[in-house]
Amino acid sequence: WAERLSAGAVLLHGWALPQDAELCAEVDAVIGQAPLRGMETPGGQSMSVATSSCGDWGWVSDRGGYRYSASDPQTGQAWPRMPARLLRLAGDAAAAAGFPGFAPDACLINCYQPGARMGLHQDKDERDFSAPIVSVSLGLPAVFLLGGLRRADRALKIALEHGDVLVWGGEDRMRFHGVQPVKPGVHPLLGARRLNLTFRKAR
Ligand code: MD3
Ligand code: FE
Repeated sequence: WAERLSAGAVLLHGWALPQDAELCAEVDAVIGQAPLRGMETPGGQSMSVATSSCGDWGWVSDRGGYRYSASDPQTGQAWPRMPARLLRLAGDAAAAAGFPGFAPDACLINCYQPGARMGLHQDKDERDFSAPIVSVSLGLPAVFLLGGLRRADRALKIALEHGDVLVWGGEDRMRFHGVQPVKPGVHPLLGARRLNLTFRKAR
């Protein structure tokens, strides 16, 4: 069912469930070509989440900053193509949430092992903030933190489960957000992992 969290944010519970096994297989194929890797923040901290990408642009972070890159710095190759099923899922979910015509050119893949977390941040490395972001959660559950437009604003806690799809746009696009440490567990399809796909219009 669709749950409106705020003016520009919709949580589509279980939206990806009918094709969860196919999605997991396609993500596994992508990370076979562009392996998950730990990244370092510009400040020199190592991130607990392992990351890869597919599509025209991939998100990378190192001492030089956060940015979108047309190639995988680890292999020197272009990022794997975005599988058609993923592209379709993101476009359909955005349309269902009131953002028709979403054509993402980047899909960031985040892999959380138990204990991994993501601190509060804003997504501001994209060129056009008028496009929404679509996020697909697979594997172990997590508690998502939805803050406000200022870092100090208090954050709502939202449970994200396997198959849930979140769409963010409009006035909610620049909210601070994060993920609490993932609890230990084993998921039947993905084992001891949570995968999160975020579809963006990077350029
Ligand atoms: C709310 N990923 O990769 S996705 C990220 O579960 C990121 O891996 C989280 O934040 C994860 O940048 C959360 C949901 C999400 C994505 C973008 C947002 C929520 C958002 C942008 C604005 C507000
Ligand atoms: Fe984010």
